[in-house]
Amino acid sequence: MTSTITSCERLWINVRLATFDPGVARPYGLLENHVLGTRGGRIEAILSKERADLAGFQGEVIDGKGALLTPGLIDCHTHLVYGGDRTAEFEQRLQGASYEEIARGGGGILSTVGATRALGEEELVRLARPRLEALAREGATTVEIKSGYGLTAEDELKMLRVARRLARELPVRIRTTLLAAHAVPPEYRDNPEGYVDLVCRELIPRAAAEGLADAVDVFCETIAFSPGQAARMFKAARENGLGVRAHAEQLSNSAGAALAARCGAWSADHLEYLDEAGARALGAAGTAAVLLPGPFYFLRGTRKPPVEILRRFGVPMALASDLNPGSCPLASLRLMMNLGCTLFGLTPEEALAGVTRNAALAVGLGGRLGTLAVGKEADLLLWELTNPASLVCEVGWGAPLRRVLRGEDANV
Ligand code: DI6
Ligand code: FE
Repeated sequence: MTSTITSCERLWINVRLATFDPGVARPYGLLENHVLGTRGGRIEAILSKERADLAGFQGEVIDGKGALLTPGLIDCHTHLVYGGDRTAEFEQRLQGASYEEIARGGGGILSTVGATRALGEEELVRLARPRLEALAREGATTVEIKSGYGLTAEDELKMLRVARRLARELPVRIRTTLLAAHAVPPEYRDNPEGYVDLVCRELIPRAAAEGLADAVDVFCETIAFSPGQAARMFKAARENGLGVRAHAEQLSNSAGAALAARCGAWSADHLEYLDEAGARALGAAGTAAVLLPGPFYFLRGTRKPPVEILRRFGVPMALASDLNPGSCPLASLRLMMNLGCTLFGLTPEEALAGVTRNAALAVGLGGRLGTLAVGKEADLLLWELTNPASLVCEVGWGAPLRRVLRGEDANV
């Protein structure tokens, strides 16, 4: 035991650990009065105070004074790179217009596509920065960013390059997802199959070869892409070594989640219309269900995802912001956890597991992030609070005392 301590570079002492490690059979995986050691950006040791012999330790010692240490939070589903502004749509909806009507009238996703195509990388980075900073200041250490407002090869790759640049400019891990299949672009209105060909033959291979995407996502829906089209794009993703994700069962049930699960997807997201067969498929494949209470709240949705069925089939449930200009311009994972409990009936422990352990699965990093365990990456947050549920209950204040990325302090 002493030898693991000696090999640490940095020790956090007098901390309470909310590990979210399923091997720790207590709520939140709580370990009272522990010592956590890191080395080279990884967690090297976790020991109870009694078993940690600090005598002769040469490295840095941080006294947590009883504060709570948690894994960094993960926002596993965002569309935070975009141009333009859709506040007027919010005003129109408050006057009675629906999201679908606004989209048919020229607003919606395609209006953001126009505004995003018009901007260069520099300007898109400048606009996305404050959105990402807001998530990071609250405790997000990993954020997934999707393309999907370009819908041409050059504009989709431009969005992914912007996401990669944000990762270099701010202390946040960024996972990127090619969502070229977010909507059928106007140029292909009469030839959606032609667009799917372009995505499979050009976009996915280029995004993979240029190291711009970690995964491919498809909006599988009657108003977007069919299961058959999604299957082709998932196959291309796998052939190019990329992860698979799906926007599925958001507005209707087209069995997109079961298809994604069969394709080995990291996650299926939204899922308001998921049925038992879909949940069974997700559970069997170990695919995460990403629930998005933000757009449900913001668009005043009425159909909730079947949380009870997801529990029954042991599906790992994640929670994310879906941060985007149209259906959820709300940059707060704390708010999403709060809404996940008040609107979808999650427990605070499920909500927190949803932005740590299960969110790590949704971004394909389950083995590296999301819990406090030896060997995991040292993305850590220190909080001045007693009950971990305060992170879910309280919103808008109480930033982490310390924010650590890859073992190093990383303030935003
Ligand atoms: N579902 C959503 O909620 C977002 N994209 C998607 O496929 C909405 C994006 C937008 O309205 O701009
Ligand atoms: Fe989304």
